[in-house]
Amino acid sequence: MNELEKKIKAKIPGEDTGIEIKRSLCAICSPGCHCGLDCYVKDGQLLKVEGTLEHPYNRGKLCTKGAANRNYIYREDRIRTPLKRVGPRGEGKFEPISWDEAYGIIAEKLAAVKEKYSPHSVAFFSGYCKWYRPILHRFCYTFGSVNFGTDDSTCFKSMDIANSLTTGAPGGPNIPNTNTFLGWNYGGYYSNHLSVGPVRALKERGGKVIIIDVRYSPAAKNFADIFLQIRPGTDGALALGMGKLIIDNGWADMDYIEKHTYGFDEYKELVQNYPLDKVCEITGLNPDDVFEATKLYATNGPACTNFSASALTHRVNGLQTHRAIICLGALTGNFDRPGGNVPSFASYIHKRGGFTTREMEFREEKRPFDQLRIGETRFPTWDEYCDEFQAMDLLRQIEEGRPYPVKAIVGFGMNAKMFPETDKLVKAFDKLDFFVDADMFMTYTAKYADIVLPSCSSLERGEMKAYEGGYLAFTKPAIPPLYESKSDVDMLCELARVMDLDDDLLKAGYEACCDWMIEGNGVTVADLKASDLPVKIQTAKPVVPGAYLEKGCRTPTGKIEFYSKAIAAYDPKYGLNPLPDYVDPLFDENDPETKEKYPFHMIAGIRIPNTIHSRVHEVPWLRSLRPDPLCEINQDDAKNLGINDGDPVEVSSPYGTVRLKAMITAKLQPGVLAMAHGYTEANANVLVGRDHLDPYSGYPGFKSLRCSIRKY
Ligand SMILES: Nc1nc2c(c(=O)[nH]1)N[C@H]1C(S)=C(S)[C@@H](COP(=O)(O)OP(=O)(O)OC[C@H]3O[C@@H](n4cnc5c(=O)[nH]c(N)nc54)[C@H](O)[C@@H]3O)O[C@H]1N2
Ligand SMILES: Nc1nc2c(c(=O)[nH]1)N[C@H]1C(S)=C(S)[C@@H](COP(=O)(O)OP(=O)(O)OC[C@H]3O[C@@H](n4cnc5c(=O)[nH]c(N)nc54)[C@H](O)[C@@H]3O)O[C@H]1N2
Ligand code: SF4
Ligand SMILES: [Mo]
Repeated sequence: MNELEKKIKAKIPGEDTGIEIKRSLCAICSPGCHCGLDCYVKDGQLLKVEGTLEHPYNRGKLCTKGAANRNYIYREDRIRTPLKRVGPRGEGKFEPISWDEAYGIIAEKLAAVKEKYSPHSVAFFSGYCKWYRPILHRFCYTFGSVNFGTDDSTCFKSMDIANSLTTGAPGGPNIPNTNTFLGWNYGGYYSNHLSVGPVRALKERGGKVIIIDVRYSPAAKNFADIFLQIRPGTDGALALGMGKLIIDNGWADMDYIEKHTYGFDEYKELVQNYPLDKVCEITGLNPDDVFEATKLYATNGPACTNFSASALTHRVNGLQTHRAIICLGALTGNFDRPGGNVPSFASYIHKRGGFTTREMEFREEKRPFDQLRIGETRFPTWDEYCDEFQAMDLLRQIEEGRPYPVKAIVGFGMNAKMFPETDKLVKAFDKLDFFVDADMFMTYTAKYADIVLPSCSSLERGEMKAYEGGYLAFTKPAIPPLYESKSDVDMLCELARVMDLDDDLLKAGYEACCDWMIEGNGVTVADLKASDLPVKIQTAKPVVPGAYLEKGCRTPTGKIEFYSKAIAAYDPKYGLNPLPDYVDPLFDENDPETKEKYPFHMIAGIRIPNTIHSRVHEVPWLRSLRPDPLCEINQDDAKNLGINDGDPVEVSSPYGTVRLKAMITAKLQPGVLAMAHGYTEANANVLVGRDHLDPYSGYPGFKSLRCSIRKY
C-alpha cells in the first residue's frame, strides 16, 4: 500500500485523497436534537461521520445511533424508485415506476376520493420525522382536508396540553442556575444524551439531585442523592402527596401562590386525600424517603423538574399526572424563575430559537373548517389544544366510516406499529381506496401501500433547522440522493404542481416556503445556505425568567391554574376533573379475571441507546449491540417462573402475544416487565388495546398494560 492509499484508508481529508468534509445534520431522532454532522465524502460516497465540533448544539458529540449514520443510510432495504403494488397488501410485491407515473396515479386517486366522498376522506399522516411537516400540513389544508395527523397523537403533545392547561407555557428545567434537580422520569442517558452534561455539572458544583424512576437508571446510579423507585404510573399520587407535605410543613411559597395562581384552596382540599401512608401504599415507596425528597425539593431551591414527552403521559392517567407534577413548581414558586422551570416557545418545528417564524400562519392561511377532524369530540382537551386529528381514532373511523368515511391515506414515514392493535389497523387498510407512503426503507407498513415513494435521508437533502441560542441553519446535501430517492418536500411541491393545487407558494418550492416563513428575521435561505454552520439570528431574544408571569399566563385566568377553568368548561358527560386528581393507571383493566390472568405490569416502550422506535432495528451495527428483542423481568419473578436469562418467552395481554427473549435484571421491581417497541417480529403494540386511552388527551396507555409471561 503506498502513502496515498494509506491516507485514503485512514479517511484523511485533502486534495490528494479526494476526501471532503461536508456539513449536514443527523435526523435519526427527534427535532429536539438533530446534531451537526461532519460527513467524510469521497466521489459522492459517505465514508464516515463525526460530530461537528463547532456546531452550537452538539459541539462534536454524537450518540450511538448518530454514529451509525453511514450504516443507516446504506441499509439494504432502502427504497430505490417509486413503486406500485402488484401483489396483495402486506406481501411486499411491487414493480418500479417512474416519478411521473407515481405522481399521475396519486393525483388521480386522490381526486377520485375527493369527488366520490369529500376531501376530508383523505387523511394525511406523518410519522416521527418532522422536518417536512409544515409543507405536508399546508398541502393537506390546500387539498381541502381537515385531517392532518402525526405521531404527536402519542408523543409530546399530551405534556404540552398539560402545560397549556396549567401554566399556559412549556417550561424547561433551567439546570445551570438550579440548586436541586428533580429528575422525574428522567431518561437522559438513553433518550437525550446531551441533557446529561448539565446534570453532571450541577453535581460537580454541589447541587442536589432527586431521581424518581421505575428502574434503577444510569441517572439514579450516577447522580441521585435520593432515588425513589416508584411503582409504574403512580406518580400522580406521589405528586399530590408531596403537595400535601409542602403545604402542611409550611414550605409553600404563599406570596407566589397568592400573586400567580388560581384554585389553590381547591387544590389544598384535594391533597388532603393523599396522606403519606396512603401515598406510600399506592406508590410502594418508603415514607422517610418521600419526606426527605419533598423537603429537599421544597427547601433547597431554586429547584427544577425534568419532564418526559412520553414516560408518564403514555398512561391512561398521564395528562393529569403531568399536571400534578407541574403544580409542585407553582406551590414552591419555581415556575418562571432562574433555576426553576422557565417558559420559552418554539421558533420552528419544536426548537426554541428565541425568534419567531411564521410556521403556524403558513398552514393556518389554508385551513378548511367545514368538517370535524378524525377523533374530534372524543377527547376535548386534545380538540382544543392540538390542531391535528387524534390518530388513536383512525382505526375506528376507517372501520366504521362514522361520522364520515376515511378512504385514502397519504403517509410520510407512516409506521402502523406505532398504533395499538397494529394487526387490526393493517387489516383496515383493505377498506381504503388508496394508500401512498413515502419512506426511506421498505417497512412493514410500506408493504401495505398502493404506491411507495423513496425518500432520501437528511444527508442527501437541504433542510431548514432552528437551534437554541438564536440559531437557524439551512443544510446542503452532503451526498446526492441515493438511487432515485428525493427529499420529501420536493415530492410535495412537485405533486402540488401536478395536481394543480391552488397554492402558488407550495408550487414555488421548499426554499420559497422557508423564505416566507422566516420573513422578518433579517435573513433569507440564500444567506443561510452561504454558511456551513447555523447562523445567529439578530432578532433572537434570550429567555428572561419572570417575564412570562409578568405578562400574565396564557390560561383562561391569566394565572397558573391548579384548578383548570378550561377543563371545568367541558361538558360534564366527559367526566373530566378540573383538579389534577390521581386514578389508577390500570383502572380499565382491573377486573378480577384480567388481574389474575395477566398479573404483570408491562412498560411497553422503554428507550435503549441503540434503538429508536421502529427505525433502526434493521441497521446491522446497531442491531448487533442487542440482536434479540428482550423482555426485562425482575430476578425474583424470573426465578419463581423458572425463567433463565436468554430464555425464549411469550408475553401476552388480552389483545395479543409477542415472543422475545428474557433479560433478567435487578433494576426492575418485581411485578413489572419492560420491553422496547417497534420490532416487526415482536411488536409491543399488539399487546395494547385501542381503547386503553387517556380520556383527556387520547394518548394510549403503552406504559401500563396488564400482561402475563411464560417460557415457551
Ligand atoms: N408501545 C409503544 N409505542 C410507542 C411508543 C412507546 O414508547 N411504546 N412511543 C411513541 C412515541 S413517543 C412516538 S414519537 C412514536 C414514534 O413512532 P413512529 O412515528 O412510527 O416512529 P418511527 O419508527 O421512527 O417511524 C418513522 C418512519 O419514518 C421513516 N423515516 C425516517 N426518515 C424519513 C424521512 O426523511 N422521510 C420519510 N418520509 N420517512 C422517514 C422511518 O423509516 C420510519 O418508517 O411511537 C409511539 N409508539
Ligand atoms: N435511544 C432512544 N432515544 C429516544 C427515543 C428512542 O426510541 N430511543 N425516542 C425519542 C422519543 S420520540 C421520545 S418521546 C423520548 C422519550 O424519552 P424519555 O422522556 O426519556 O422517555 P423514557 O426513556 O421512556 O422514560 C424516561 C424515564 O422514565 C422512566 N419511567 C417509565 N415509567 C415511569 C413511571 O411510571 N414513573 C417514573 N417516575 N418513571 C418512569 C423510565 O424508566 C426512564 O428512565 O425519547 C426520545 N429519544
Ligand atoms: S440520533 Fe443521536 S446523533 Fe442523531 S440527532 Fe439524535 S441524539 Fe443526535
Ligand atoms: Mo416520542
